[in-house]
Amino acid sequence: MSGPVPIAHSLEDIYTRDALDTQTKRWNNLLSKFESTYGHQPEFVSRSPGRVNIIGEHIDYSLYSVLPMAITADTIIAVSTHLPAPKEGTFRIQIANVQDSKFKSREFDIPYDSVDIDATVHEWTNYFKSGLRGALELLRKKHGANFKPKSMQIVMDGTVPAGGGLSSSAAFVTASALAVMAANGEQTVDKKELTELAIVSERAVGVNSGGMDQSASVFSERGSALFVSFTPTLLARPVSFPPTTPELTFLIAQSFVTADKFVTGPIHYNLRVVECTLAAAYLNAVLNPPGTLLPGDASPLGISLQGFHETYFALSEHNSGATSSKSVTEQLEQLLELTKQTLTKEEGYTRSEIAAVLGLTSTSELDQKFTSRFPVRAERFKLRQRAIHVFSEALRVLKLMDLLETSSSSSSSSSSTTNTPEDLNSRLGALLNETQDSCREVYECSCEEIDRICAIARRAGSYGSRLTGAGWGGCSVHLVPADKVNNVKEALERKYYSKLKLTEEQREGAVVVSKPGSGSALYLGG
Ligand code: NG1
Ligand code: MG
Repeated sequence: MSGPVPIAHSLEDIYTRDALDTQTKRWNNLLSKFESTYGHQPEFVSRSPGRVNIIGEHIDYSLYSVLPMAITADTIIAVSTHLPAPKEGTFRIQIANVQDSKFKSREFDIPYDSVDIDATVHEWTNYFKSGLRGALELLRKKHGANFKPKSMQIVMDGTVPAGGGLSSSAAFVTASALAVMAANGEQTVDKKELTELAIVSERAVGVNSGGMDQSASVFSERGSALFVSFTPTLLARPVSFPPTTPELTFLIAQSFVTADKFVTGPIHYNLRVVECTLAAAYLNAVLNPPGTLLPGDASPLGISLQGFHETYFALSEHNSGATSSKSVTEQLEQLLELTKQTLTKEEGYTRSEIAAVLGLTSTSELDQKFTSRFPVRAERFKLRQRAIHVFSEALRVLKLMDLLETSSSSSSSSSSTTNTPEDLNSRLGALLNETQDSCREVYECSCEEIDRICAIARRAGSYGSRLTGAGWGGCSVHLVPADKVNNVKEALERKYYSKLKLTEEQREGAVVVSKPGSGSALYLGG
């Protein structure tokens, strides 16, 4: 399902019917804002959605497969290139936001060959610039080092709530990169190229992120979730949930606890990335033959638990001379046991303990290798818990895929099946609940509010409830049969939202039923 980003000629190509009215108003508003800001119409609009993750939490940066889906909320960017270049060797970006009281308009003159991003300040246009930087690198690869980027006038509108776990950042970065490609004459933009450049670019804004969000934002297809795998190369394919009566829905509930990775990275997100990387290096040092180097890969710090996994089984096969008949599931189960035996310290490992095992001469060498790009604040690194979460979560993704695949093959064949839809839904839900337990107890990325929301939703009829996205606040996702949606909504309203001071708008957007939406598109008009 690779190929070019689709070109849309009407909003019906992009949104589901129930969203059309609202979206038409919003797009018209974007166009009139563009006209009033720059005095003419835009040439095109690029669009990329947010996503909700169904299962596979905090394992993308360890390069294990995940199962997200795109949502309706998105970033749309209207663009014109009718702007003269400023002085020789530079191009100009004028950028405005529909919400201009919150996000101030900016103008930048940028040298052809370097986009400067100051990741130490929290500035909304950094996300645009990171997409710009990535796209220009790709354009330079295609057209040579003397490539002259076009100046651009831009108005953007984003409906993915920031810090809400629905990946507003990936929506903005991928839509920006797509806009820059199109502005520079590339209307055929390869989905995989766009995703890969957005993954790398987003790391320029201060977070060591994995690749799930950008993949979901670019590749998703309306009506389907998306199975994304990262090794040996990025692959994404649509996955359907079984049609059941009553229909299964995904309910997204906000906690209104804002988790800002930019602020809390050193103790939350970026720290987890470092812990997983260190766990991979530690397991490699102890379990693989002395001197084994993990292969460099596409994870944020270049080596990953998945890389260790591959290496470990490849070497044990090599040493025993036999080809292992173990399935990936069995391998992951074995890795869980090995982790429990090898990483015994519940309280975590100090820098000097880890440095000694890795054969590094000092803790500053350790810091240099693993924490210099994004700083982390921790005395001890909980390698045991993080590796256990990652291997067990990777297993849950496979189990969920297996349930979906067996259910679709048994419903299409005439063979009788012992699984009722109710059984299947409960089993799917149970996996989501196990993910939440692991996030709360083992990975420590939940928070009290999300735990409460999940408990309320389950009691009101959700099969499975869990945090979605990075956690520590943000959003939760719930697998709910259509006939229980109102029940769950009411329960959340009564027991959670009524206790917060929310604006009318927040209250309305607190819980939404989200249908799997489509991915990135370029809108060129009718
Ligand atoms: P959010 O917080 O929703 O943007 C983050 C990462 C993902 C993934 C999830 C946890 C970024 C851009 N995204 O998602 O890659 O690691 O957390 O599963 O940092
Ligand atoms: Mg994000």
